[in-house]
Amino acid sequence: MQKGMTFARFCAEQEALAGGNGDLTTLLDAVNAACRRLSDLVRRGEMAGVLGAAGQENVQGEEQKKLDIIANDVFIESTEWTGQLAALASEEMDNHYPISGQFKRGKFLMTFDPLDGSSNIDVNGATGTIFSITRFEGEGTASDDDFLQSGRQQVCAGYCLYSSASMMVITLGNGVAGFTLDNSIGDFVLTHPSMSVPAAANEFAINAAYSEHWQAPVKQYINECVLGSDGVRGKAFNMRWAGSMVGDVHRILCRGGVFLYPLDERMIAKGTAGKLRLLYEANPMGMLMEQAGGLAHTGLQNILDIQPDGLHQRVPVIMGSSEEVERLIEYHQSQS
Ligand code: AHM
Ligand code: MG
Repeated sequence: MQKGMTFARFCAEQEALAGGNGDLTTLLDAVNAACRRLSDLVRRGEMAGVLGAAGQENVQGEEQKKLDIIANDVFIESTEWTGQLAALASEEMDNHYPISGQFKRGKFLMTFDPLDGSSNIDVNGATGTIFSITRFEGEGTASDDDFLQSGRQQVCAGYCLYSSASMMVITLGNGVAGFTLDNSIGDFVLTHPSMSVPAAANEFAINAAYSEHWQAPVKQYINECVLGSDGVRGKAFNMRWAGSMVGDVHRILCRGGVFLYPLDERMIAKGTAGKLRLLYEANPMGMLMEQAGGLAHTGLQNILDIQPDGLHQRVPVIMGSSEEVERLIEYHQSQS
């Protein structure tokens, strides 16, 4: 694959290889437009008047930022007219968003997190948009239940990272490619043709402020990492936490490592199964990880094998370099 190729050409070629008819490329072109608009809004920040709280909560009881809501609207407006979607669902909407009668309905469903890591917006930290595309196999109008497909059924997954550069990273089931937004031409161009996660790593990402709540397998793993070269791992580890899953996953796709947002005792007491959501965070990032040679797991189950039971279902997330994830699986299995 030729560096410098546009995102549109890459999608067209990948879709053709998979026997597609161009419909997915049409949809991804609209996703590209949405992400370019969002990149511009995030970059202009306070100058565009988009920072700060919206003064309301989403269905999950989380405070929404102005930009969470704007990003949700931009993503819908940019994609609903394409004729390729049956419905959309996102972190910021209680139920799915059906394509109105004004537009032609299509055969894809898309879930998305419009602005992941939105607590980073006001401090100019990394944020991103995550998306996952599956097929709508039903007839007539789509329902929430049509979205309850396992991660293995995704035909495409990706994210756009808004950071020092904006980057689109995508898989159509044939490896992972990264594109950088070239502001001089206003388009994403191929800069990272084949992203792969090294099997071994010495970098972990977890919010260590919650360590008192961690379960034994995670405590054991992190304790062993911080013992450094004199400890059982025999090597020194580094820690990074972007506060944005997109930022952390991107770093791991570039240089390896492991990302954890595990189930902890506090969540168990509250009756929740994790923090991150399966359909628009864990599944798309899980598909990217596997396509790049890494693994995505809960500790007890491969994320992509989970049969979802709710649009906003939460799951524990452990993903990244295969040797580190395998070690964590071993600790979970031996202690469950
Ligand atoms: P969000 O989608 O509401 O932004 O929440 C998801 C984010 C992830 O990007 C990040 O890894 C995590 O939540 C940060 O959580 P915490 O603030 O508990 O460290
Ligand atoms: Mg998120």
